[in-house]
Amino acid sequence: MATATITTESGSGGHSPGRNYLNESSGILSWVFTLDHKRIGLMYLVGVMSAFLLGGTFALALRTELLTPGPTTGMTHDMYNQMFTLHGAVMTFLFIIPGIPAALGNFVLPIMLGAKDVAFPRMNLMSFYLWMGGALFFVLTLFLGGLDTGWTFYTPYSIDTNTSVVSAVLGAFVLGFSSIFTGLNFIVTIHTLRPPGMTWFKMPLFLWSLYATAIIQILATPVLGITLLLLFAERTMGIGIFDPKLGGDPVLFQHFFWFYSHPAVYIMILPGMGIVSELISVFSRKAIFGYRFIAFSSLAIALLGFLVWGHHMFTSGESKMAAIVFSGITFSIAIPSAIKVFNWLATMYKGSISLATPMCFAQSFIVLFSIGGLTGLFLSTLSTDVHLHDTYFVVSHFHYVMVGSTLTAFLGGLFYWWPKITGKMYNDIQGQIAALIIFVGFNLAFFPQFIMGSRGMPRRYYNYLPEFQTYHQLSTYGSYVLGAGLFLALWVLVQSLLRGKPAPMNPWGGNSLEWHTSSPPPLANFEHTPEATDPYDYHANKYDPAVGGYVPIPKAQKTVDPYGGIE
Ligand code: HEM
Ligand SMILES: [Cu+2]
Repeated sequence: MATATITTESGSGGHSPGRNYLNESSGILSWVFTLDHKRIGLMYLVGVMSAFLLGGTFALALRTELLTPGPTTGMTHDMYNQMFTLHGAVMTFLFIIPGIPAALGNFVLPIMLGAKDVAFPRMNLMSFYLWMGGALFFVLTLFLGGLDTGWTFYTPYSIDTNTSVVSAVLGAFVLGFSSIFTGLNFIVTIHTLRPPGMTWFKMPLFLWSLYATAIIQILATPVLGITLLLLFAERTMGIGIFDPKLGGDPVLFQHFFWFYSHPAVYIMILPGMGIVSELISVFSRKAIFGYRFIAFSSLAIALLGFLVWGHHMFTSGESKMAAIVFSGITFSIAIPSAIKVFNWLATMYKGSISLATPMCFAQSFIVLFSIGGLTGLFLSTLSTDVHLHDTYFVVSHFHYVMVGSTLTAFLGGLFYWWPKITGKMYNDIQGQIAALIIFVGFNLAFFPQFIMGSRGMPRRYYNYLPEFQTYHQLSTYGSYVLGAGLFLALWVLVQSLLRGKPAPMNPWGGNSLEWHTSSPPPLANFEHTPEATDPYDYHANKYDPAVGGYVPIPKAQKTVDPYGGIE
């Protein structure tokens, strides 16, 4: 009797005295060789957050240098070029692409399916070590003379520069395998390990979004791998594919690169959208509005994402016809994106909204994603893009999408599943304050960049005209506020580890399967194989003040009750 067990466990406050995945075994080797998706997810979490810290340090150094025109901090222009390249490369390849799927997805996906683990646990561990290997190559790049090509490695410059292109390219290549393996694992897991009764349309939307993401990971990443191999061969052997001196075509590199990298921006944003779909529903206590539209729009975005890469090359000399077609298809991606936003708003409408910390991040997401998405329309329009191309307008646009949206969704998911992952509750008020500071700091940092970009401030410049100084200063101070907010968020989480209250099984009243097991979960995720439930049924649980969380309403109370309500 699964329900009876669950009731007993939550009766003891959820912190079941028994064993869980964290204390099941101890010692460093039990982590190094673990095949448990939860531990692997946790190791990824530490990894991607360290990468974020490194990339963030570069970001603050860049912004500080831009406080005044000309030299401000003693950084030379060469150092500036290396700094923004490594900032971009570390943030993109080491944080934002693996962030949600590999860290949070790894932890949550099998539990949401009621499964014991992913389909291929060894491959999962392997992809973690590939991530580590790729990260090491990036760190190596730092010591081997840095990198100054921009994170895009554009040819012909990347063939000629004497910075360490080779180690960075190898790093990105290895990271690609990590990404492919994770995607493959998730697809097979979703196909084969759904519990009886969980049809595709009973799956939580986070899983739909991970599924769509995995398709992109598998289909697009090999293109990047081959492109990077060709670049490697070009640099070391001069085979003449991209190098115009040898009869090669540097624009071909751009085509290859964006054929991966445009879909890759959806690897970054789709899992975030999945998290937001869960958060909006749970914290409005209303079933998600338009479930199928949200699920299918993830697939639509994944497929359309492959058809629009040419919008990065409007000014690179592609044919007028190609540019017009790419512009048109690019607009069409706005449709599935807008569908999601409208469905989230409809879910909140007349809902019983609680602004707990994860929900604050979800609200930030909706605002920042809308700004990032709508400004994308200016860039998809051929005529306006010619003016805005390579200005700060673009820098601001992609930070709104990559940081404003994906990072806030990542934080929302982290605060949402934190009690499940660690078994500890955090201080919700402090979490809400952190979310607010992050929102304010982010807008202060990046909104002025839209204005200066539209007035002609080019990106990737170490120096600027005095008329841009006010905008740059606002942006720099904003980045300090943002940094402070992020540190507060980190502090809230660390505090919870040190002195947080034990987390109940179900602190938020969610009904997807991860809320049907203790916090933290046992090694095999569940004491008994769970039955599939409707993930968005908010009548299945009720708040129990004694437990400090939600407990299932016993089936007996809903139907005939032979024992007169006495359990
Ligand atoms: C504290 C927050 C951040 C600040 C203040 C910041 C600031 C900057 C600055 C000043 C640049 C250089 C722009 C230029 O010279 O043209 C830049 C570039 C970039 N940033 Fe950030 N950034 C932040 C967070 C992030 C995050 C989280 C990501 C994750 C994806 C990211 C991704 C990028 C990328 C991809 C570039 C482009 C580099 C290039 O153009 O080659 N940034 N950022
Ligand atoms: Cu694109």
